[in-house]
Amino acid sequence: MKAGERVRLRLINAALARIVGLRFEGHKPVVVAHDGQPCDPYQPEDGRVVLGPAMRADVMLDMTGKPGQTYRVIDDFYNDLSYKLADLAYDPGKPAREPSSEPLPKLPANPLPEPDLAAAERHEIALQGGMMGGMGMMSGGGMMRGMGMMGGDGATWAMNGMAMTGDGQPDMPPLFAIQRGKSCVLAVRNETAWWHPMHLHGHSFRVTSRNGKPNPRKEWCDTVLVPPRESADLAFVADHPGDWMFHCHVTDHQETGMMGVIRIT
Ligand SMILES: [Cu+2]
Repeated sequence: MKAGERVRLRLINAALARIVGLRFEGHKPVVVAHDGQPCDPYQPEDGRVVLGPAMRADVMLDMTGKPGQTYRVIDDFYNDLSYKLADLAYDPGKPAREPSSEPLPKLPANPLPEPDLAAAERHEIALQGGMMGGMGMMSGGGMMRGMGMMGGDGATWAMNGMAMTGDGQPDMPPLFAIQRGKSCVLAVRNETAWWHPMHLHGHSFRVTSRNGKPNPRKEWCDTVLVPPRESADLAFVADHPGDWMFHCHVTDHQETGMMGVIRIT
């Protein structure tokens, strides 16, 4: 890095299971996009950029450090397990320029259809399973038994009592079907004791609320991190026909049941 520069980083969490919470010592990261979709630039809460597996963020950094100095990038998402992920190393030479006082430019939005929340179909999706994860509430449930839940296929997670496992099961019924062009709200409720980065194929969605409260940022993304026992509403226009996966991007959770299909007809 050179002092005075303004740098854009595209961060990708490519881990199988690890969530990261990145701190940039001595610097103030500004998030300008999630999952390739521009947002209103903002400084994340606590100065920490949190990304679950599969999540991406574009971050702008003003290089306000001193020439020749090194600053750590720390991942401290998990209590007592913080470690240094990388160093920001400054060139010892002259600053490239005075630090910019210009406000960050807002990136132009991608052309996505705006969901009509008043007319949207609302579909509840309960995330279930794991230790203390609400699977007990469904013992004897028909669909779950039909899908071999708790049987010999290694399913330990589920959505709405259904567990698609392994590389997917094309003969399994979809979580729901919706007509092409309709607005859709996925009301995701995490009944488990774990974090789940939930990823939808084929569409980006707005996170319109969390835990029943409107989300003022309403960011577009294709993966949303849902903390234990929390909920999130995801709104989008179902404008691409076909069967689309909706699944947790922690690979172990996905392969053992937290995977399903949304059918757009
Ligand atoms: Cu998960």
